[in-house]
Amino acid sequence: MKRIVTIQDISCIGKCSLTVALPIISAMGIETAIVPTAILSTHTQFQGVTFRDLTDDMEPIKDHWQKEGFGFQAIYTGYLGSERQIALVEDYIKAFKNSDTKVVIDPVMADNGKLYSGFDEHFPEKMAKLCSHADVILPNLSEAALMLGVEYPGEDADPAVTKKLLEGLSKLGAGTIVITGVTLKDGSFGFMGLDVAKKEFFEYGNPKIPYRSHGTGDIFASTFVGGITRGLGTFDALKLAADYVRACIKNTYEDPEHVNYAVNFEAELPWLIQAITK
Ligand code: PXL
Repeated sequence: MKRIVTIQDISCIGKCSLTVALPIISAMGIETAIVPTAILSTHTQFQGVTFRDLTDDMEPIKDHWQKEGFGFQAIYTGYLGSERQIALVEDYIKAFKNSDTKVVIDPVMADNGKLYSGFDEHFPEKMAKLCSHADVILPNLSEAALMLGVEYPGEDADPAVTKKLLEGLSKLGAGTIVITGVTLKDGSFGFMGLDVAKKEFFEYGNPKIPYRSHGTGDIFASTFVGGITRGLGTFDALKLAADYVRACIKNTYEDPEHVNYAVNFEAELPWLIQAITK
């Protein structure tokens, strides 16, 4: 069985980071090793969040795994709580990346043009440096603008502006740049990307649903990692991720009892499993 490792926090309530990556990637038939970087009572949309830092455990976990000889088809990082954690992730990449390992970095740190609470203004620069090690990076528009130090273009950024952001991010050193949660020329909602070596732009969108929620970026990234690990090409794995996120948003939008902090990703896991097995 293929095995990946994902490095991010556990938000005990919030349906984001490890509490979506673990069920989604496991459901896709892939062993999902985790490095929990912190335990929070909820994600940081809520007030009064508790935060237990687990940074000190990251190096001993890595050292033990190296002694045991574990390997990974992908290393996938999401929310990282500090600059020190970014440096430790670089150590994981050095320790475990070989020619079959894909490094996927979702530079989780912002939404709606604002850094999540707890991050300082220098964090985007450090995250941009980490992105140089990645095969694929998956920022949203806020994260793309922050890593480039340019003004946030708004959630409905013109596709020509998104293209400029892709060109700017291509200098970070990652192989493929994908900006998620963007509006395309025809008004659909999806992603725009750039294969840096081939200088090829690509995009994909679905009809927009007027509903936004926390956690959808993590669901997208997790599904993408599952897809490429199963052998899908980059574009097909991105498309699968966009279609699954859309199914999750639609399910939530149509559910009168939906929570206001996350989407109903659980209800659409059967859709995902069917999509990868047909
Ligand atoms: O979904 C991204 C995310 C992950 N982890 C934590 C968060 C957020 C977004 O707010 O707060 C702790």
